Amino acid sequence: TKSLRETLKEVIPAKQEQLKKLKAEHSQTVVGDVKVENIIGGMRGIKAMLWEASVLDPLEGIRFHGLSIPECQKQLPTAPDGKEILPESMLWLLLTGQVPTTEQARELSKELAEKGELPKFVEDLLDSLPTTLHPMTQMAIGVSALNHDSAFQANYEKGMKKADYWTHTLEDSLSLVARLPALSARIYRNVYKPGTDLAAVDKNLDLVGNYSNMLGFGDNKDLTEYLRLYIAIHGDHEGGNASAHASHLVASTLADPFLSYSAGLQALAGPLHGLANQEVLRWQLNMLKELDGKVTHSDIKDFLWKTLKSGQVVPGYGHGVLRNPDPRFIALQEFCDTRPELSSSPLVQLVKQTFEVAPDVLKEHGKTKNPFPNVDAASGCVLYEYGLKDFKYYTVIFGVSRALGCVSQLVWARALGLPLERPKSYSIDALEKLIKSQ
Ligand code: FCX
Repeated sequence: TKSLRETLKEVIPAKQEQLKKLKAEHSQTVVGDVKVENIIGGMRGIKAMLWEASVLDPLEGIRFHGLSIPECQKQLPTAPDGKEILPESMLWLLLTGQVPTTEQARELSKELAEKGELPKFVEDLLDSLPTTLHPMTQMAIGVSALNHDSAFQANYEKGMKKADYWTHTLEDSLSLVARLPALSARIYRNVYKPGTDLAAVDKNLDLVGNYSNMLGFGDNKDLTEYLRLYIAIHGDHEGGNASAHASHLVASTLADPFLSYSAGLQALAGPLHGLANQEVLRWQLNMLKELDGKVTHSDIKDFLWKTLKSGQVVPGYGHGVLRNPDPRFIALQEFCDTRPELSSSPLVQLVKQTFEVAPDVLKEHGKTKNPFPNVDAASGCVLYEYGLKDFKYYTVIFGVSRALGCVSQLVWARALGLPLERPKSYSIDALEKLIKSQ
């Protein structure tokens, strides 16, 4: 069976050829217009990036190299003791465009576990941070510091050939993904369980098996399975979302994967993006408390209007691109439906009931282009029910996941020789002048 590196050596030349042909034949083909509303509207709708691993359809949701979430759930290898997608399988798919065999996924798990320990200075750095510093800030600091050992940076300084860029980017990327569980679990331990022991990386466990173990939840097989599913399906959401785009932009300067993904994490830490899952849980718990457990559709409706009238957004609802319920939300809801302890939980039920009411309220409110839930509407309540109640930490788990897509694109960007990003910007005056001159 082929290794990850052998597989990439096979698929990359074909993609390079495909891109060369596209450039030669279609460089001047027009595929869309840019309107003033796009320029002042956060570039929504502009087709402006090349991103290999996934494409988002507004109605259907995400496809990873053409595979929908249910197809990935059927085809991608699971852990030996599990049924959910193994994030290593997803990483393999995102990187190569191919579904790995079980043996290939196991090999990747083994390699990641072998590379999973943190350098001592990063442990000391994390231990020196104030526990009051947001876990996402700590994560971005830790990931940045890992660039101390960047193979890409070291070889760039020595003067490597462009053709070798992707191989060193791949080595850094695997090392980054491998170290995220130890890094993220250490932040959890320092902030929420100070003074307790942190499990060592177990060379026989998969990435999330280790992560769950190091978080102190290794005995909870259901939580470990949930984390595998969560981390696999949050892995990539095409290129324009803020974390992916930030990481891609920074990588386009030939910054190494650690610096690039640290920028992605900074974007993920914003409340309109990854921080929303922390906000959703806070909001749903407030609702549960205020309604005192007796929850009807009409109570939820009143609570939703109260949120909207106070000028806040309904967290977990709306999306920059999607125009239907997020299939990731559906997959997480299905996970809850198969486990009685979850489906009977008042919090999980409340998330479901909110889904029954919120779209109509948001339609009546009339602002959001998408009145349906995104993945963040569902992701936190399961963690909470399984005892991971520290919701300021939830975005860190998203951060462990989003690395899969961001590093895959970094490898592709280097393999395809993508250039420095440098879009044109205008001042209001310059834009007015441009409009007059049309
Ligand atoms: N509740 C209330 N109002 C909302 C809303 C919501 N959930 N979603 C959008 N709106 C409002 C916007 O604030 C905007 O109002 P404005 O015209 O006064 O500025 C208007 O509707 C149009 O926004 P729209 O084009 O539909 O949405 P955007 O692409 O601008 O923003 C996000 C998309 C996701 C940022 C937006 O829907 C939102 O704030 N949702 C709540 C936070 C959230 O769940 N974020 C997570 C998103 C995602 F899954 C992720 O990246 O992790």
